[in-house]
Amino acid sequence: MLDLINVDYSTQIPNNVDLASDRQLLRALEKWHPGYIDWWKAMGPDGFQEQLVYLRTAVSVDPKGWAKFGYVKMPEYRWGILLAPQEEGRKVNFGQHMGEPAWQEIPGEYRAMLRRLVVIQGDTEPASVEQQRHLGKTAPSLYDMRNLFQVNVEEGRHLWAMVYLLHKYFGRDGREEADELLVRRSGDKDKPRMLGAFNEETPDWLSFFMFTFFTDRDGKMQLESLAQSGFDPLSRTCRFMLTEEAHHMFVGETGVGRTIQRTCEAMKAAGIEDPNDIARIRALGVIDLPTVQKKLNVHYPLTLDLFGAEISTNSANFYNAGLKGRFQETKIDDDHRLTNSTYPVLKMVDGKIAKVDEPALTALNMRLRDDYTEDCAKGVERWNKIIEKEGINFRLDLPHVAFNRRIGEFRNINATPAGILLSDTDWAKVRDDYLPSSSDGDFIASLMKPAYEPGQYASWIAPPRIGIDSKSGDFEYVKIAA
Ligand code: BYC
Ligand code: FE
Ligand code: FE
Repeated sequence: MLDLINVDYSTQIPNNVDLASDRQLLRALEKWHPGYIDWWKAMGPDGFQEQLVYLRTAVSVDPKGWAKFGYVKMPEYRWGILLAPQEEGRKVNFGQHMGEPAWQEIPGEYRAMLRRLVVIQGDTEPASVEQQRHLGKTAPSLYDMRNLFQVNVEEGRHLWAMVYLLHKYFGRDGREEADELLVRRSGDKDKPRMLGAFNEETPDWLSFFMFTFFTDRDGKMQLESLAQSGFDPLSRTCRFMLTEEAHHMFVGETGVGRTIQRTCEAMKAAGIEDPNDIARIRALGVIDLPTVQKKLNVHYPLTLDLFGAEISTNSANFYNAGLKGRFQETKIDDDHRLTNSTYPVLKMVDGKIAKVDEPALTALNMRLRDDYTEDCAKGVERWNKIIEKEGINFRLDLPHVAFNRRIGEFRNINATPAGILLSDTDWAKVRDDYLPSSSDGDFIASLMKPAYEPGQYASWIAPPRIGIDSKSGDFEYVKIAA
């Protein structure tokens, strides 16, 4: 029976796209599969591949009950291909083809553009697994270790999602691109991953939490834009990926939140009021709030870079073609063609940062980035609520968008988090006030000691308020003694 809501587990590759009736595609994917497993074993989590991990697996795309929890060894995880159900009568909702029925096959003229989008999206997924592969060894609890591995297997599934599109719709080129996705490596000098942030290190758990808060949130924004696509299979793929993405951002937000919580509690217990009394706070085995701010100052700008240049003809072309829309495109009340509208963009004008109206079409990266910033700011306020509730006088803030940038208008300038421009010499003097110094890094590294007993948590992080799948915080989320 063909059932496009529940997932078919009878084939080697679980799916709800009726792979069983497309033998050629099934064979191509089965051929790709061993290379994927080899990649996972070599570049996925370092250690813990034989341990039982309490993971969720997608068994349906029904939003009300799509996941099943159970113990599984990671290499045996059932990575599947899941698309949200096809919407009857869906149309292209923006750009020059607006109003046409959504495409079930790729329009020939857009093949190259679409392939590029799918490949870039696909490249980020394994990159993040590679970046996080060392973290299991310093997990602050079994709960956190399980969350790390959940995120990792789902990023692996996101790779599968893009590889499915490449194999099904892009013929031989697609198969070659799918192979290349297993060849590039995060941070590799000769064959790096495609986008900047995905070649950076994730040296410690605070970085991991910042990454899943900030960078997985770029994932959310980009997937939301691709979910608007007139190419229906891409839209449906991204819609289901977004269901999983919510958990990744939850891991980041609560991870940073629990870190802050623990710091505030320890400060209060020791009678320390001044958040800048760093030596005394660190002696308590917790991460001082100014250092949390410095970590935020690394991950937010790195992620802003992922939106591309503020002014981009690529983004205009993607939109005109109906391939990549705006955040919540169908909820926006305008012509959805943007041929005559403008959008305010921050630029360097005569050596100063100024707001300039630009054609809305070429400013789409900037617009998405603004939507992203708004979403981040809400999360940062939730962190501030925790600090406020503990009665500590400190606020976390998003730095100015000109701060610490490598892509776009501000890549060649130095700005403080408040957006004040500095010369190279002045910047060098204050750099360590705003970004982690090597001694900050050493201090954080010194706290990264594993806590592997059920219910045990490292000194620097508070236990979660509730566990995963209604389990308690001392549930055995990973069976370490296999
Ligand atoms: N690093 O015209 P521009 C996720 C390149 S995260 C290096 O401004 P465009 C996840 C650019 O490629 C979401 N290079 O670019 C999160 C272009 O190259 P060409 C990933 C960069 O195309 C956590 C040139 O510079 N998905 O899912 O408008 C864990 C000119 O730039 C960077 C997507 O990104 C950079 N940061 O915008 C796991 C969606 N930025 O053409 C997963 C698909 C730009 O000169 N991608 N360049 O060779 C896109 O929509 C666009 O490619 C971008 C760039 C938004 C990334
Ligand atoms: Fe992903
Ligand atoms: Fe993610």
